[in-house]
Amino acid sequence: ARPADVLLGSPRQLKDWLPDRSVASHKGQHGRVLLLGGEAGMGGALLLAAGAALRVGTGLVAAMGHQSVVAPMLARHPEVMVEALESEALAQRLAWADAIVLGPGLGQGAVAAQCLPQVLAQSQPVLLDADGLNWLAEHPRHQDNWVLTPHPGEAARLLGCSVAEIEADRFGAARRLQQRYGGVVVLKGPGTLIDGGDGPQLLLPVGNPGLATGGSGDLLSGIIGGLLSQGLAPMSAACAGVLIHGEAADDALGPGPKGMLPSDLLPHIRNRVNQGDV
Ligand code: NPW
Ligand code: AMP
Ligand code: MG
Repeated sequence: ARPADVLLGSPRQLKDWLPDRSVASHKGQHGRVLLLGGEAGMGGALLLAAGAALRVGTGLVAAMGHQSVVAPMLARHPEVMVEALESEALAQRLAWADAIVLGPGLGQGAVAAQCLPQVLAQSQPVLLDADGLNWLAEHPRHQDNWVLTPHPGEAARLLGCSVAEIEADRFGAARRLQQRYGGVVVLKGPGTLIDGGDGPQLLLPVGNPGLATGGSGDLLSGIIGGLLSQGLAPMSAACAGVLIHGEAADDALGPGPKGMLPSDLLPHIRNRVNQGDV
């Protein structure tokens, strides 16, 4: 049952959140997002996040990951400025970015441990997902400038409980995550819940089981990160991002959920962002 103070979100609200694009606009006015992740073996997560950030209308997308990710990224998305994730280059890119996505395929090794404190010292909005959340579970802190996007497994790590306990009370879990870590919490799963601390929680019943394929969450990170860089407030970016992701998944459903790929969503993300008033 949905508690009385939980609001139900609707795709009709998308147009209220998404920025307009004037005829005289240029790329510098549509956000600069920096994506960090893609350690060896998980480069695909960074590629998917980058594709989603581009398709959501971000003006400039930069990505840093393992050296082995650079060539595939350029082959797939030549629009992305990509380089190896190293401390000195990172400092320059951090100063450039309007928003940062930290986590897709980042791994839990030395690279993650080195760059996380450097990134979290920034004042720009940060989207923390995947291995960024795993790091946070080990180094708990409270910040207001981030959006956290745990799936139930990550939420259980962050709260030190079981996945069953998260799923038994998703509303309570989202609230506890927000109270413990701050920012905007997006508790993923069928019926994604968003909690920004003040005001009611928002329940977004969008998407379908075609999203139950590795890489779906990495797409969501790129979408929300791109929206943050375009100037949306964290709560608006989270809500609009979940709606775009879920609606694009429905658009991509075709013959059914089996075999639907996260990359199938990319053209539909573009459609949804341009419709705005779905
Ligand atoms: P299970 O499977 O039921 O026993 P992890 P991850 C549990 C990158 N990726 N949804 C689940 O329980 C990510 O970006 C790279 C999901 C299991 O114990 C990360 O950096 C890809 N999980 C890294 O891999 C594509 C649920 O949580 C654990 C759950 C690890 O991320 C794949 C799984 O979480 C991936 O995105 C639920 N509803 N409920 C690429 N192509 O490069 C329970 N769990 O261990 O954090 O693993 O999510 O795959
Ligand atoms: P991740 O586990 O990080 O790859 O994230 C999975 C993404 O797909 C999240 O946005 C989930 O909300 C979404 N998702 C996964 N399974 C379903 C489902 N059965 N119905 C709706 N959305 C889902
Ligand atoms: Mg994930």
